[in-house]
Amino acid sequence: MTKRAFLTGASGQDGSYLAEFLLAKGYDVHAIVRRSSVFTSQRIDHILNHPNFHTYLGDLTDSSNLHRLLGRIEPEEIYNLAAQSHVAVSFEVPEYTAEVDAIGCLRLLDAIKDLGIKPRFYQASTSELFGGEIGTQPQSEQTKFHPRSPYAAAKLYSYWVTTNYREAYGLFACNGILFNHESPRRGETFVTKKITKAAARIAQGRQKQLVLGNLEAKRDWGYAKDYVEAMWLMLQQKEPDDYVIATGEVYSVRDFATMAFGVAGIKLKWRGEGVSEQAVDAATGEVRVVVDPKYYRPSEVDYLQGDASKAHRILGWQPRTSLPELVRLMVEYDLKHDGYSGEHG
Ligand code: NDP
Ligand code: GDR
Repeated sequence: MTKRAFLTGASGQDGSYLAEFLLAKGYDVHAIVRRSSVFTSQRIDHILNHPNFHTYLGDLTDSSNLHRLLGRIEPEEIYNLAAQSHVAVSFEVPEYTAEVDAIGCLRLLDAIKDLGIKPRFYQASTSELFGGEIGTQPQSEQTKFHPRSPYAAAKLYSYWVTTNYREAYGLFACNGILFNHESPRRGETFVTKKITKAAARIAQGRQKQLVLGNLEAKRDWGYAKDYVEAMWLMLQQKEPDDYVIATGEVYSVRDFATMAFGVAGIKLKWRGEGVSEQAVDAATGEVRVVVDPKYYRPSEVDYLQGDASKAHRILGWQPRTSLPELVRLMVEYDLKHDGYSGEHG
């Protein structure tokens, strides 16, 4: 029988790849999308007419809407990917971030309990839970949490409430603790996409400079398409559990920028330090990257490196895309397209 999956966040980076993945596996995919004054469906436009893809207006802040949809659809699997997902933004809108990222998850779990349905539940947890203090890496399922933003604190609540509904009510609920993952479909205000888009535009003479914040931050960046498979695998196991998903490889924001500009044909030479640090085009001497402290965060996550050995062992999951490959994929995409399009990205 056709399995029904319910997705929140389907118009986002991960949701769009997961929807494609599930449709290819023959699922009926039911997804909520938010009302907006402009179209926000670019990443899923190419599947909107798929006979097994169904969208509904919905919002994680609206309990009655979620309750009604879950009661009507009775999905076998639920993937909660919706979130105010920008860490820096969460310092500006902390209360809204908690409303969506923390209480939104509770609303789903409680609707499931109240309706007496028994879906398998995936919660999009995050490496931001760890806080990334130097000395704690590599971070595994055993590493102590230390959230360093309103976003991370909200996600900590949803991590624990997911665990609690598993323990208290026997729900098959899993936390995927995913480290940063990127793609051509990444939102344009996250650092990787901001860099690859700027590198492409600068190489094409359409932009002069790229302005960044903390160049020292180190991240374990993987490819979103590889990571959505891990979400699905978690819900296919005998027992519900929590898993770190990561590559284990670490690069700084500066490394990422050097690689991206390299793919676009610009060799960067770095000079200066701190707020005075700049990167110039080694061939022309033109300044291409500058630092502006307005992009610094009130508290930063310095060093994230995941240990995904549990996922390797139990899920049989492995990342398939190295960072240099991912950077190439993103820059080549941005050299061809200004912005992103679901179908090709
Ligand atoms: P995106 O920001 O690309 O997508 C977020 C999605 O959530 C969008 O579809 C957005 O809708 C939707 N959304 C936001 N607010 C609400 C709301 N109030 N009600 C319903 N939907 C809402 O995020 P990603 O795809 O990158 O990430 C997916 C999830 O995984 C998020 O929960 C994120 O926090 C988490 N995560 C992401 C990681 C990453 O590196 N990408 C790593 C670890 C965790 P709209 O299009 O209308 O804005
Ligand atoms: P992150 O991703 O905060 O790790 O959260 P982001 O790409 O925003 O930042 C990564 C690091 O780069 C530094 N940085 C900048 N960041 C942005 N956005 N813009 C800049 O100009 C800039 N310059 C330097 C940041 O300070 C930071 O250290 C992402 C999101 O997808 C979360 O939802 C998810 O939970 C985590 O990854 C894992």
